[in-house]
Amino acid sequence: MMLRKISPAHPRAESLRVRECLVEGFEAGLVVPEGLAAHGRGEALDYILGERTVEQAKLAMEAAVAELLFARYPVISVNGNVAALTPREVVELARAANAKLEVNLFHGSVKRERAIAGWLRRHGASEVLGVGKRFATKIPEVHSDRRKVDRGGIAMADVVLVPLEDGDRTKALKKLGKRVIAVDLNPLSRTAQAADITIVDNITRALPLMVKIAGRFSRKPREELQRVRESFDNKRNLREVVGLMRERLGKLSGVSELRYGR
Ligand code: PTJ
Repeated sequence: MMLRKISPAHPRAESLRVRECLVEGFEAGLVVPEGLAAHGRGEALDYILGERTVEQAKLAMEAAVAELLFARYPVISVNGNVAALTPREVVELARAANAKLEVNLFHGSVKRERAIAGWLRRHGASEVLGVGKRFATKIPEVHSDRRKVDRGGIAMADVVLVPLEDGDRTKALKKLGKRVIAVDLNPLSRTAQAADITIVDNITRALPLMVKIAGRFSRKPREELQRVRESFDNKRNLREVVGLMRERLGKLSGVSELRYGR
């Protein structure tokens, strides 16, 4: 993929660059059109958040990395958007956390699975699961193409990282006894609410930070990782993020409390 040139002087240069990655990913057959719409929803929420990584997201990232490092068999699920936006970082995180990478698509297609796996290999992945039917099994509780998982991957995992996930799989994975980590700019989504750890941040900011945290945490003793994961409260963290969004909108509107009527 060759990114079209965006002037660094443009006031929205970073946002345009990220969009361009997705458009190029779409043209290269990695991303579905629905992925472009999903990104727009994410952008709107990121705008409200102030396009920054808030403290609550950093705490969630630390808990998530501790969870991955603590896991017996961690797996990172990769869809079209994740492959287009953060291919290098997702490979680096898998390496740092000793996790498997598995392509898992909402809009299933073997052609796209192959394209995404090839793209991840070009970014340094030595093994990518979830391609084709050979090792596939099904999670009957999932009501989309995502029900197809790899026997040596998500099916066996005790911890699964599901960035930019649609709703019902998180619940199904939880029912199967797995710990689920989500990256989702929407703190109200069903995934965000059902996951054990939800990182409310843009994946483009979250993954590079998680790679750094993994480097730091890999030297920590297990008891310390255990303490980090146990001290994290997802419900409280999500409430605080919604509170931050509300506060920011209040400040921007100049109205901190709404009063109806006179
Ligand atoms: O490649 P596929 O077939 O697996 O399809 C991928 C999409 C993203 C189309 C599919 O998973 C989907 O439809 O997802 P949803 O239900 O639209 O949910 C995506 C969630 O990710 C939404 O809550 C968005 O707000 C959020 N989101 C979008 N872009 C970002 C994001 N969160 C973090 N970083 C982003 N860049």
